[in-house]
Amino acid sequence: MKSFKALLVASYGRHYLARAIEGEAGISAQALYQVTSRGKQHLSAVGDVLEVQETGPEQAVIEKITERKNLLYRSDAYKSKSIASNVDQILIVLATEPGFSPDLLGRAVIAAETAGIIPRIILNKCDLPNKLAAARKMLEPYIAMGYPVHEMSVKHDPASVEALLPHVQGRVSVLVGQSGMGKSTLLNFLIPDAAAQTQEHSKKLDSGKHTTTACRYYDLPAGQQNFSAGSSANSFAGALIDSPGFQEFGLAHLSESELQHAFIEFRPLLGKCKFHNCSHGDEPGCVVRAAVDAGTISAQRVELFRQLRHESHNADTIQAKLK
Ligand SMILES: Nc1nc2c(ncn2[C@@H]2O[C@H](COP(=O)(O)OP(=O)(O)OP(=O)(O)O)[C@@H](O)[C@H]2O)c(=O)[nH]1
Ligand SMILES: [Mg+2]
Ligand SMILES: [Zn+2]
Repeated sequence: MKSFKALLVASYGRHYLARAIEGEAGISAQALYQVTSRGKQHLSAVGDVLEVQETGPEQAVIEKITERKNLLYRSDAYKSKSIASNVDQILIVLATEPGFSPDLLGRAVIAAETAGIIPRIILNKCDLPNKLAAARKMLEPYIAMGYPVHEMSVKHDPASVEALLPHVQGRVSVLVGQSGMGKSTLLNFLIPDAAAQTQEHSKKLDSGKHTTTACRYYDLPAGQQNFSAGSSANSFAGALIDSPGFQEFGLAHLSESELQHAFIEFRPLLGKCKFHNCSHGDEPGCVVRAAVDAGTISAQRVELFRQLRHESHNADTIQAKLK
């Protein structure tokens, strides 16, 4: 039986599709395989480079997940859900309407920071003027912290989307966001043959019905690169991973210390509160609260920190009871 490397390109719950990576053991490059894991757990994520063994026509079993650069996932006290791995950046897609949740935005940014991935915020549907001012107001703290924010209208202002091109070319980006923000619309704009790529995946998996829960990897079209900076004609064009919209973004797996470091505006103040495990609540001598009073740190971000800290402690308690 042939062993080879393959890139996990679609994950529909427990069903995975992987694409053979060129030049491995006489396997035709780009061939799509349905892959399964041996164990019950399905811990693979789209973007994983797998070592697989062929088990039949277009079928293979996962032998190993090669070491990941990073893994983006969400979790509560009981379970975790992979979103994507080996990504260069997270595109957090928000819209003016329906209004987005600042809590989910905050969580996505923290997830990115703890995974060591660049977050890039996209405010879509800027053609709808009614809620634009309110949306911009919610983004102010993020702009102040230096996070990149791109205002656009994927549907009505192509030039606004083209400004994003230099940031997606040559990179693997994952699209995250609530339902209805325009992730798929953006994907289809950037990758004109995305529908065809989806169809090919669905055909191989014979499971169009799983589409709403799917994370999928799409290749950006070749030939859009800017060849000035020494890039060669066969350089990697980049890819986008589309994920289903979600309402919750649990980060119960993060430790207190990971949380402290993930809030980038807290970093200069780390270790300066009176208590080393300060919750930045009512404790005396809290420099983070002092910064809120001085207007240099947003109160909303401190609230998010406290909420995430609480969820992480709860998860630890539940896990300890389960043991
Ligand atoms: N007015 C306006 N509508 C848009 C724009 N971009 C997307 N939409 C609309 O917003 C709706 C939702 O877009 P989708 O791309 O399906 O959203 P999604 O984020 O992929 O949603 P899920 O797949 O459910 O997570 C669609 O009806 C789009 O036509 C925009 O720039 N302006
Ligand atoms: Mg979508
Ligand atoms: Zn404090």
